[in-house]
Amino acid sequence: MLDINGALYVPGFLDGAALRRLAEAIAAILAEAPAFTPRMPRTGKAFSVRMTNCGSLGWVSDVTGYRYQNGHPETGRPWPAIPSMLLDAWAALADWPGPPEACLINLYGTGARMGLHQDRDEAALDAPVVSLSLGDSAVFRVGGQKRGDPSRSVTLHSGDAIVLGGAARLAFHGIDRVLAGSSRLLPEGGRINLTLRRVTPLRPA
Ligand code: MD3
Ligand code: FE
Repeated sequence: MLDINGALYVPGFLDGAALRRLAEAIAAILAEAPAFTPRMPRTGKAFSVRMTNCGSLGWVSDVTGYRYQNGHPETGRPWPAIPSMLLDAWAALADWPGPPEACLINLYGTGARMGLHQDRDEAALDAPVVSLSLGDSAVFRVGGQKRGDPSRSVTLHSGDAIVLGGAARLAFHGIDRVLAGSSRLLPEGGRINLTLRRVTPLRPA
């Protein structure tokens, strides 16, 4: 375990057998809730990362804005349930009194990246975000609570977990690049990042 700008980094949290089970569970989710291309609010510019979700809520972005919603933006169907092994990972890592409601699944192909941003669409900002990485390694950048604050880079590998709680919860962060061909876990290559999130407070105010 390592503290990077207040984020707890747990290299090798998932072993090879767990990663293979998780990759199968994600394939089943994708069959039910196909990857979609999110778009930037206002401009409608496509993200290079494709996405889907599982859980009672899923994060989506389109020309009208970012939000959590109950169903898939293209099929209209409810999101698949969060697999039990992910609920177990949250229980082991999150140190928070309730279950996650959303698991955003980011799919990175060759050349995909994610610009520096904050995650603040969740009302429950006291809950951490738990991230799990699968497949190709990627250069992750995490800074401070202001866009211009100094940042650090860390290469996230398949099986690594990172827990963003406390001061790190509102840190700017992004993915600078994916190291193509660095893992053989995913038959089609690329990288998958899962983020488990609590969206609504445990006890509504
Ligand atoms: C730091 N995903 O989905 S995961 C995202 O690898 C996102 O796909 C990246 O940023 C990815 O929003 C990074 C690590 C992560 C996730 C959430 C955070 C870092 C975070 C929330 C607050 C601070
Ligand atoms: Fe993020």
